[in-house]
Amino acid sequence: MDAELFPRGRTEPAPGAVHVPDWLEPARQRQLLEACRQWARPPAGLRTVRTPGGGTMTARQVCLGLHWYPYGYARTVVDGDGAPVKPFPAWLGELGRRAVRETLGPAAARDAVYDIALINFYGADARMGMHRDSDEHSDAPVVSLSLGDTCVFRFGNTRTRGRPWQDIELRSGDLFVFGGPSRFAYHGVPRIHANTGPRELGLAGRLNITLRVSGL
Ligand SMILES: O=C(O)CCC(=O)C(=O)O
Repeated sequence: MDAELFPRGRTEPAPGAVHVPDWLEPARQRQLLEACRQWARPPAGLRTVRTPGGGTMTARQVCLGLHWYPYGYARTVVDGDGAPVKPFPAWLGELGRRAVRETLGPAAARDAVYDIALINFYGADARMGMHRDSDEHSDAPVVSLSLGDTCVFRFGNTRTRGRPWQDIELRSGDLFVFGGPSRFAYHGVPRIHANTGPRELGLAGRLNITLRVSGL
């Protein structure tokens, strides 16, 4: 990539929310992408999520550890092929704990025993509306890892879906952690910038992996 006029540094958009650009080195991104490709295969593979109002989410999703459906968790793909959800690997949990240690510190990482991943795939026109991650029974930080195309990640407040919010560019390899007073902040993805991912990664579109503690 061309040298940036203003190199991106670590920022804290709100208390408990930390953005670390380029946290995943290219080899780690390739490893994660390969793992996502395996997880996306059936059974219990990548699926279109239907909302109770009769709509569909434009980002397609696969889960590990526990299966998320609107609005709860199950051990099988209750709104899809019915297969048992794929296991959550220990190495992914360790990656999540390290992310928390390096952003929010060792105390925050102590109870962060990750057991769920939600992996969202965004094509060029996919979006995600403002929502809170509130189906978990835990206030452990959410860890978000991005691969492929750059997106606009909208990080709001804990009270309403509306303003104030901040629009943050998440690129391939970026880490975003939100815990503490920001754990239940509304957030969403209003835009994908198509064809902006690193060419050498070989991913058309964007993948986001969020790690969560179920508390269930
Ligand atoms: O794709 C992203 O960066 C956000 C994903 C998200 O908000 C979610 O999985 O709940």
